Amino acid sequence: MTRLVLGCGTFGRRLALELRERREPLLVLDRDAGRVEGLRDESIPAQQAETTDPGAVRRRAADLLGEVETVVVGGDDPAENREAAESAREAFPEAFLLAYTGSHPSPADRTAVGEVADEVVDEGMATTEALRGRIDETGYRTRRLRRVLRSLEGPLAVVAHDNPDPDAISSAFALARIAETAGVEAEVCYYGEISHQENRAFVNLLDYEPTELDADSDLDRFGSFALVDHSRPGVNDGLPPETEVSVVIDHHPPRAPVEAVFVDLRSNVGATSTLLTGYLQDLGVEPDHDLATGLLFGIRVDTDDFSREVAPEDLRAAAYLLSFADTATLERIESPSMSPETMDAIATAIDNRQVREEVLVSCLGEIRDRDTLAQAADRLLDIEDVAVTFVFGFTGVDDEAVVYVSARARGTELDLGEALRDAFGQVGSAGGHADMAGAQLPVGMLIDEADTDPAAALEAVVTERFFDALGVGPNRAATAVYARGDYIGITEKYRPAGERTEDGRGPADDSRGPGNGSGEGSPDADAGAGTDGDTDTDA
Ligand SMILES: [Mn+2]
Repeated sequence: MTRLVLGCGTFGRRLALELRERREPLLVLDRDAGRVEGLRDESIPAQQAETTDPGAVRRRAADLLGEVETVVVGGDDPAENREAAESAREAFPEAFLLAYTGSHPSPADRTAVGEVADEVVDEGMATTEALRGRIDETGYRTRRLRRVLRSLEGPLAVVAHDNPDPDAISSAFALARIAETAGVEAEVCYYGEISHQENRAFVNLLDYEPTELDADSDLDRFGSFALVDHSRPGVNDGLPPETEVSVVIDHHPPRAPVEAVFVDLRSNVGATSTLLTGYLQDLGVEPDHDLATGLLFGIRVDTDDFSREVAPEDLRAAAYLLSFADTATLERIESPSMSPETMDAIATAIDNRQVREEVLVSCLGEIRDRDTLAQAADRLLDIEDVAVTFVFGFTGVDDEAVVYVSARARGTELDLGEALRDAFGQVGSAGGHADMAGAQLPVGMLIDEADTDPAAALEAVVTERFFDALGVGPNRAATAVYARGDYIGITEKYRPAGERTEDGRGPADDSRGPGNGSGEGSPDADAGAGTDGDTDTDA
């Protein structure tokens, strides 16, 4: 981050001293030779220059600093600061410009500064404490986002990940809103479906109308593309992988290089909604009721009500959103009514359950709505003495058909994502968190054509494979690992790394390193309302 300070009064000097400590490229220009001398005595790189002359400022900066990313106008005299701000804007149209009004500015000076600066600092706010964050990455990043958005050809498709969750949907609407303030028409899009009832309640109550895309959709009508809550076209969305993407904003660590004009990947926050809330705040775009409520809900779901992977930024964003959000709507989203189909599915899951020790497996047979699996897996965890649920169903028994699995664990040290990867990773995609995981398996890999009752064969093979993986199969005595004293029946090797004990380790081929426990940031593995830990098939 290169910073140029124009004019160095009380405020500018204090700021320059602060910046000096950061040891990042810094240049101070001031028209007063005495002041420049004083600054140099304090080891601040200062030069004498006419700060109100754009040409002179640009030349000096090019020689001594290179590309200028942030400009701070920091003199004491309001009229001079106004001129310096105007010349800075002219000299560096792309830089983030923070301008101090000076002491006792006239309303005209104040307005003029406001017209050219990205952020105006008034006398009362001019403490370095208040400014610390603003001259940082944040201001620069926000300015770049707006600049990139302004340069885009519309309409902009803001694409959420497949089967979007509240975080993805709200983030998409927030970015669309920001794009519109930058003069670009934007449309929120997604592939897959919004099927979990909580997610449906979410879009209905908040009056969101995202556009559903499928393989046949005409993408040529869009001028540009943005991705939120995931980072690569064609991976967890239905876009062609070669799609040129302009903007990516996501909180999942990427698994491969991300290409876009503007990329904001910050995996140290709990939700993409947190990042978008930051942009709204920085840009002074006030969210309406629905947007604020949605973003707040997105943060709550992704952080499991501020308990999982939550960062101070998430809490700050939530605090900001609360003043605009509609808490009554939030309550209605959180306790949606259950559809008869879901009730039926849960009833079937209870009927068909097989329980061995504390592990429950249930097959729903042929299913239409895969989200019912997740809800059944959740509900069945309430059964007494059950610590692990594994519910599955299939879309058919032909070669094209798929088996969907939803699994949950509670009160065990089992790493469910790891267990599923082990049991089914070779057959299809599997994985997720320690307590919430999922899998998608091609039916063709599990049964052969000779089976007279393919549905029954499918049920048997998936059921046994999971029981086996957890060491509670009928042939468990023959497996290398079995219950350890205080632990009921579940293979020790799936305890999260670090909690595993030497003698409880799995067979010799268990070569996994630590850290493959929960999440790993695959968008789908977000424990969002209704999404399982189905892995990113690209993994
Ligand atoms: Mn998310």
